Formats: sequence, structure tokens, C-alpha cells
Amino acid sequence: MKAHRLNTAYAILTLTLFGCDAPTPQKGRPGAGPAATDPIATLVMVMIPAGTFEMASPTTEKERSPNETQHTVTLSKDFSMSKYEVTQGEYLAVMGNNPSYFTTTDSTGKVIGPDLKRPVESVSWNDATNFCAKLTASEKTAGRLPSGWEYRLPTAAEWEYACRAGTSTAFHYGNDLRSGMASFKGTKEYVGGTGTVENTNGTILNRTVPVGSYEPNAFGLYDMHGNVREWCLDWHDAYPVGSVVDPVGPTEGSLRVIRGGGWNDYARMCRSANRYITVPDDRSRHVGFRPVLAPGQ
Ligand SMILES: [Ca+2]
Repeated sequence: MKAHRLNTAYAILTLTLFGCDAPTPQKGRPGAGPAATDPIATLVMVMIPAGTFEMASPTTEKERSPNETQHTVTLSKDFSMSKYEVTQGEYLAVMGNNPSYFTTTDSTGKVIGPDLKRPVESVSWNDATNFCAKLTASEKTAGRLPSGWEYRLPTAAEWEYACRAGTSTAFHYGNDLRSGMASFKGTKEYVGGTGTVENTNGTILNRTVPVGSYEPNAFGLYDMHGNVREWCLDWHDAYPVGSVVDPVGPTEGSLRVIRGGGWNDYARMCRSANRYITVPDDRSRHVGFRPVLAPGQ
């Protein structure tokens, strides 16, 4: 994997939606999330260097799906990815509405305080792509985009490469995911070599949490495991065999790919290789997204 190129490129690609100045790049702040003073409409992007990785899971990984056929993927171009899931505040700032379920109550009806730093959810694939298009247009008008670059959903390959951040384990944290390590159903943990294990004392959140509430991965990306499942660009299909370069999925289909698991999923659903699929007009309180910024395809 090539070395990170975080200096000049980072400064160019660390963009605010409406502000005049790029915010100071945020170093890893485990568990802190965006600072209280950050503009609510700030989208912080992290550079992801081009490279090659093994996509999907080895046959030895417990509770994998048989369709997680491992294959070699090369991503030939650097891109950047949103450090956090798109928040309710960011979505509101760009689209003018907040469709999220988790504003005043959790999934059991218990009152929760509104917090625009929770991830936006209840957005369809089309809602997510419309967000990216509108953000691209406004940033282009403002002269803040490198020529030819655009915001869009990540391909499933880009998403998994960014999630793994150089790891080949079931999670970027390693082979275990325990309650308290991410936003997921903490009574159903995962242990490498064993699979799902019960933890009767595990945390059941019944809601999303503000983005950035847990440790990031080696790229500095937060909540790649859990909180909201994340829309990808691709139509769903069987994986290719052998080695591929910059895969984008099939040209047509009926189901879109979703990655990373969410606040009410078992840990095994949050594995780096796990794929979830649904129709593109599905609006679920389990699903949000995070854009990449990349050269136009
Ligand atoms: Ca997530």
C-alpha cells in the first residue's frame, strides 16, 4: 500500500459545505466524535491511498456467507471518504430536511434528546445519491472541488478497502467484536474462530449514537462497523473470480449493496466482508451512508 499523502491533498480535500475556510484536520480522537464547536454542516474527508487488497472473507471465517468469495482487488486511484457517516445536521444543511427516525424517541418509544450529530437514516439509495449530486454541484460552484472530482457513494470495493485499512481480520479491530466496541446489538458478540457468542450483559442501544463515538480504524474512519448500515454504489451480483481493477459492480440489477451492519445488528453482520442487500427505494432506520470524493467515473 502506498504511503498516505495527507498534507497538501488533505488540505485541498478537507472541505466545508458553506464555510469559507477548511477546518483544521482532526487527529484521531477516539470516542469523541466531531467537537461541539465544529460547524454542523462540516463534512470532513480522509484521504485513502490507492492499493491492492483481498476482498471478501477467507473460507475459515466463521458465519461468513458462501457468496463472500475472496478475490484480489486493486483500486488504482487515490480517493477520499467521509470520516463519519453523514449526520442528520449535514443532511439537513444540504437537502433542507431531516427524514431520520431517531430524533425524539428510540425504537422502544423511550424519549431521547434530539442530536443532529446522529447519522441520518431512513434515506433511500436515491436520497443518498441525490445528496452527493447536490453537494457536488454546490462545492463546484464554490470552487472547492478539484477539477473533475465528484462526491458519490463508494463502490463496495472502495468501502471494504477503506473499512479494512490494511487488515485482513473479520473486523478492522481484529477478529473479535465485543459489546462497547461499536454501535451494534451487544448481546450478540463475535469471536474469531468461534463466531457468535451470547453476552447477556451486552448493551442493546435501541437507537443510533452520535457519529464518532467509538475508536476509528487505521485510516481514521469512524463507525465502519455498526451504527447505520451504509449504502454503496453497486448493484448486487456474485463476486468476480481472480483479480480485478476498480470494480463497480454490474451495470444493472434490482438490489443495492449495503455494508457494515448497524445499531441493531448482531456483530457478525458488522464484519468487514459482510454484505446486506435491499431495493434502492428502501428507507430504513437502519441505513445511512457516507460519500467518497473521487475523480469522475
Ligand atoms: Ca456504519
